[in-house]
Amino acid sequence: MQNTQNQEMTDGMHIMVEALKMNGLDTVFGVIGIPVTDMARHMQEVGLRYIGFRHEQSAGNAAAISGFMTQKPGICLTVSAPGFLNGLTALATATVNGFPMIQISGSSERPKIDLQQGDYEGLDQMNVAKPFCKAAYRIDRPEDIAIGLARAIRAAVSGRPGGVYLDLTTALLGSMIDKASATKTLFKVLEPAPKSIPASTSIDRALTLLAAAKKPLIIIGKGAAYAQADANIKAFVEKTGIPFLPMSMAKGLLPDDHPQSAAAARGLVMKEADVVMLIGARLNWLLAHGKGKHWNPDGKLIQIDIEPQEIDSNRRIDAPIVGDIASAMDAMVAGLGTHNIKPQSDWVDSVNKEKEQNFVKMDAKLNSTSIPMNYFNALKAVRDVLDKNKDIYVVNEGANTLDDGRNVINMYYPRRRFDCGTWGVMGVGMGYVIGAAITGKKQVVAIEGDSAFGFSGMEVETICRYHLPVTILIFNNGGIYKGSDPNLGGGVDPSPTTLMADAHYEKMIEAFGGVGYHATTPDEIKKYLEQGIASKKPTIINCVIDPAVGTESGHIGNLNPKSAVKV
Ligand code: OXT
Ligand code: ADP
Ligand code: MG
Repeated sequence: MQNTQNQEMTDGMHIMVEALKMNGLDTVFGVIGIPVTDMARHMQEVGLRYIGFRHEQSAGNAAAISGFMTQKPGICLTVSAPGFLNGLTALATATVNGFPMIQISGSSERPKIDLQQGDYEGLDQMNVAKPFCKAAYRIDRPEDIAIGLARAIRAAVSGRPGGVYLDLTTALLGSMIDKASATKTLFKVLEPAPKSIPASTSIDRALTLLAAAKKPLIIIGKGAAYAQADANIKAFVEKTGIPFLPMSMAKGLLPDDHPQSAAAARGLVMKEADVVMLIGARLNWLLAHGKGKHWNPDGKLIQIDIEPQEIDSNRRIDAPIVGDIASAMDAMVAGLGTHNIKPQSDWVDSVNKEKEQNFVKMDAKLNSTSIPMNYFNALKAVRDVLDKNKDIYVVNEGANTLDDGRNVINMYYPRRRFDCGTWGVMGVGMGYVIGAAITGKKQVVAIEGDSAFGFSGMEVETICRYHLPVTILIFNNGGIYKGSDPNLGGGVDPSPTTLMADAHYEKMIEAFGGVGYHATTPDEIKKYLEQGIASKKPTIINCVIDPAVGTESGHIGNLNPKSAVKV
């Protein structure tokens, strides 16, 4: 199209697509509708990958996990008001997890929204988004699109990564500008996540503290996994000989069968360590806030984090190292030449002894012959297959399915395990599965509680539509935590925790051309999982678990307030 001066014209949605492309943001996860439908079409037209979902929350979760895997912001596209709000949970979750993503949403007519005149899907989206994300911007003029995207990229990946909201009004998407002027505005953002090099004094202080430690411990969190400083973290752990404890999504950064892993001696190492070095892990609820009966009150703490305000957030940090983990670990490894760090041998011995005892207890559970299956004999079957398919993505959500799954399933490579994260969110499952399969171009196995799966189960159609190599195991114990609870009122309604134990989830995927299996024994799980992985076909295995075996809230029952008064 040309204007009256014979200039070739373009519009807001085309410029946005060009800006994404120029910045290497080549995959977009979303749900289309007014006013962004044509923008998604243009994405495909210029060679971007557009992955269409059934619900924006899953699209947002896919974008978030893609951001975690690649250090590039994952992009989620949503329509106005309800679509935007559906995506917002994922944006907030990404922000809490520290995953970089940008939710780009169309929005309705500003003048009508501002005067609250009842526009179609009218909502003041940018201001709604603000408290739930790291930054929120609205672009009103086509000449500002490249700058707007640059601000969003920088906010998402610099410092502590997080979610960014980018509002594109209907007027902007359709507004015309001559193509030559528009092209001049486009640019590629340079160094969006610049190095943040920690002070050498902070490195020296930390190394000195570690050198004086008798019972040191290293806790590795998902910030460390995100930082992709794998080689230096491994070198530091192995050169010092310090036991390490991986947080859930840091599993595999060093392999779970590493002799220095203290995962199976978690209680002991947290309680007894005299110096703990945190690498990209917050002292939040997942670490009992660094205090109380789980921790040594006299222990000293070192914390490596890019976010200065994280330091001293829950407990005094004796040696803060503020900087990016890659730079910090470079300096820490270099500093080993001048600091003699070595845990006392009786500390290592006591950690190993505790591990051995816990392995024996675990083996007894794993070798259970109970039918219907319990979590452990079912998980052992999964573990045995995954141990032969080490370079695979694992998505895990639920309560018992999550907590027992985390302990039983070994990870061998970094950034392969994706789960409920910092907020313990149900419903990340299928979004993470799709995001991982599309971004990592590898097979994905999901280990899902029956409740957890239900939050995003309709994305099975998306998985089949894109022919993704995904096997979903549904641990069907007929309930949230348990399927055997009674209705305390004695009525005919199921109890609040009850779901359908006799549900055949495997039939869902058959409706879309995938493969469904029903497994009642560990041997069947093994056989069907092997077939699912070998076939690379979208597969669901409905695993029948005894409804009576789950523990309320899994391993975090202590957080569940119990009614003191009996009904
Ligand atoms: O050392 P000690 O002696 O202490 O022993 C420890 C380890 O050393 C040892 N261990 C081992 N031994 C031997 N071998 C090995 N390999 C080994 N590994 C470890 O074992 C113990 C325990 O170790 P662990 O697990 O490391 O330690 P611990 O103490 O558990 O760690 C503490 C935590 C806090 C770090 C850990 O527990 C953790 O990461 N927890 C995460 C918990 C979480 O996020 N849960 C999800 C939320 S629960 C709840 O909220 C749910 N909802 C509500 C809801 C949510 N969440 N979201 C939304 C949007 N709506 C509603 C719902 C609806 S869960 C849920 C659904 C549940 O039903 P499902 O059907 O889906 O699932 P099922 O429960 O299966 O039915
Ligand atoms: P986990 O749940 O595994 O314990 P958290 O999400 O609590 O991990 O903590 C991750 C921490 O890592 C956050 O405080 C975040 O600021 C930090 N972080 C993320 N990326 C980097 C990085 N590249 N360099 C330094 N710190 C980082
Ligand atoms: Mg369940």
